[in-house]
Amino acid sequence: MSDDPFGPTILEDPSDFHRNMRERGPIVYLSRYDVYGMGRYNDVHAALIDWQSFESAAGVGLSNFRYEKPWRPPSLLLESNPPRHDAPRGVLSAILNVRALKGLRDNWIADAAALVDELCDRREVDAVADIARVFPLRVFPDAVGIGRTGRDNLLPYGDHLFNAFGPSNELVAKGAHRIGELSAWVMAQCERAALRDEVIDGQPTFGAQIWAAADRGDITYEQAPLVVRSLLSAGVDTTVLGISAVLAAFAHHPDQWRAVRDNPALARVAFDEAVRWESPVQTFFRTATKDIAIGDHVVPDGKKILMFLGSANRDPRRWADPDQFDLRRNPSGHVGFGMGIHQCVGQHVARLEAEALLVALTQRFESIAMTGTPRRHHNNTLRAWETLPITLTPA
Ligand code: QZP
Repeated sequence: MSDDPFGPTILEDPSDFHRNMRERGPIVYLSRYDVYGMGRYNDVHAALIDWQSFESAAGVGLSNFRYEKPWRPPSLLLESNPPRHDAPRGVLSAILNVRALKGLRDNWIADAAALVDELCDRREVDAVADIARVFPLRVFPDAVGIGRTGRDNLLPYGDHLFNAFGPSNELVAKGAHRIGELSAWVMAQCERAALRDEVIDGQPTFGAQIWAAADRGDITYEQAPLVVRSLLSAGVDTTVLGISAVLAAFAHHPDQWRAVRDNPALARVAFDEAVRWESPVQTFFRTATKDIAIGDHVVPDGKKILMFLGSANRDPRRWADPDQFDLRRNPSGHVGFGMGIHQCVGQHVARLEAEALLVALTQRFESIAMTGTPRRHHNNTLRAWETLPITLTPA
């Protein structure tokens, strides 16, 4: 196929392209970038769990670290293979597992209630600017333990990072002039002295816990700042867009809002269904570690394969009525958080943020309705909203 999956037409609405790609077979050749693409659920899933054949250490962007110097020091988690991957991954998964987050829960629920109270006397709001960007930025940087100043650097840093996984098109050019300054700020936040190490919300900050893991010898002192960097890289834009997605989903499906109001226990499934439905992380690459035969193709050793998570999550071979946001469905098994050894280590943090916010919103608003024209924000990796004008009707 000669289509440009990173061009404005497909970024605006990838659904036709995804369908064409799935119908062509388990794998397609994307001639524009000399890479392969996978869009069917079964094949994407199989490739993601086979890290030996589809590696991450050559980078999960278009740039191939076998031949090109990475634009930033590679992530110890994302852009690495076992065995080097495993110690940093073990440290982060212990810090971010469900039980370890228990202490944050009540505080985040109270923070969400406070935010929602501030919305009560303004019926017309932007679900992106007034809710989805506000809540994660209120709770997550505090949980990591970074300082108060410069937090507005986090979203522009993430926007550029996620663009940089794609080709060096206009979206990358647009962010290039600030990236030196933004990267320097992010790396400065990762130093031990920059991170608060007092107990907050019943536990040490994520950042302090990462440095404590270095004290124990679970990771080295050289690794600690890069592990903190992973939190600041992967934990902000993604949760903003996951929350945007679930709010957009409810604004489009009023009956589903009624269902979650009747039963707030559905808030968690609603978030996962929104991650399936929207797939805020649309794509990332793997690299073939040997010649791999798939369908009519042999993917040569060293070639990049683009995993279309958003397409897999709407593959009718796997999902009944895939374009429907439906809380009666079991969305588990979606690949919106990836799959296999690299599956999102922060997914429990994301779910807790979303659940706290949704429960607070269900308690105060009878309906959420789209009242203006929503507008997409284009990014080479992320399916993003620039604005979602909604009307909230108090209960
Ligand atoms: C970004 C890191 C969907 C992924 C590409 C998100 C992501 C995960 C990890 C990192 C960055 O470790 O820097």
